[in-house]
Amino acid sequence: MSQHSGKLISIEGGEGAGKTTVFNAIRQFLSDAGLTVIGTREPGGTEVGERIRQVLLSPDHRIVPEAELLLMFASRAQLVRELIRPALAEGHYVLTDRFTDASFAYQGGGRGLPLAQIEALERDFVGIRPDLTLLLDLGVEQGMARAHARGQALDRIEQERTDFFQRVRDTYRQRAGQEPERIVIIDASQPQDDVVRQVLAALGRWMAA
Ligand code: T5A
Repeated sequence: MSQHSGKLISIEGGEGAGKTTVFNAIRQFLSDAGLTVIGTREPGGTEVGERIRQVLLSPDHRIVPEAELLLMFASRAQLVRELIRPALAEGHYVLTDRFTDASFAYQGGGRGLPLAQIEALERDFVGIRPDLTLLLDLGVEQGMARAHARGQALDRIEQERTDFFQRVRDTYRQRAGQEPERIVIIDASQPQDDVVRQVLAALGRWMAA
C-alpha cells in the first residue's frame, strides 16, 4: 500500500452502530486541534459515487453480489483518485464513513464472495488502507432496533436477514483481530456520550503514538 503525508481515518460498523455521531465528534476534535479535515462517505463521496450509492441502496433494484461488489469498488476508485489521494498528498486528514473493510465485511462475510477477489480489487484499484479504523461494534439485534427506531424506510441492504448481519459483524471482528494496530474496536452498545468518549480517547492515543 502506497505512502502519503496525510492520514486516512475510517469509521466502520454494522447497521445503526452510531457512525454519524462519532463522525461529527472526530471531525470536531481534529478541527479543534488545528488540522484540516476532509470528511467523506462510502459508497458515495463524489458526484459519480453518490449516483452509484443511489443504485446500490435503492430497494427497487435486484443486484447480484458480484455487481454489488464491483459497484462498491467503482465508487471507491472514483473517491480515491478524485478526493482521497489529492487530500493526503496535501498532508490533510481524510475522515471517511466506511472504506474497504466494509466490502470485506458485507460482500465477503455477508454475501460470501471470495476474499481473494476483494483483495485483488483493493490492490489494483484502491492501493491505500486507512491509517486508523474505528470499528463500532454492536450486537445485530440492537443495531437493527436502532435503525428501525429512526423511522425511515430501510434501504436495500438494511432489508437483509439477521444471519447476514451476524456474518458482517463476525468478519469485522476477525479483521480487527488480524490488524489490531490499525483497527480499534469500540463498544457501541454504550450510551452515545460514552461511545464518543471512548472513540476520542483511542484517537488521542493513536495521534500521540
Ligand atoms: N456497504 C458499504 C457495503 O455493503 N459495502 C461497502 O463496501 C460499503 C462502503 C450504506 C450501506 O452500504 C453497505 C453498508 C451499508 O448497509 P451507510 O451509509 O454507512 O452504508 O449506511 P448505514 O450503515 O445503514 O448507516 P446507518 O445510518 O444505519 O448507521 P449509523 O450511521 O452507524 O447509525 P446512526 O449514527 O444514524 O445511528 C442510528 C440511530 O441510532 C441512534 C441514533 O440517534 C440514530 O437514531 N444511536 C444510538 N442510540 C442509543 N445509543 C447509542 N450509543 C446510539 N448511537 C446512535
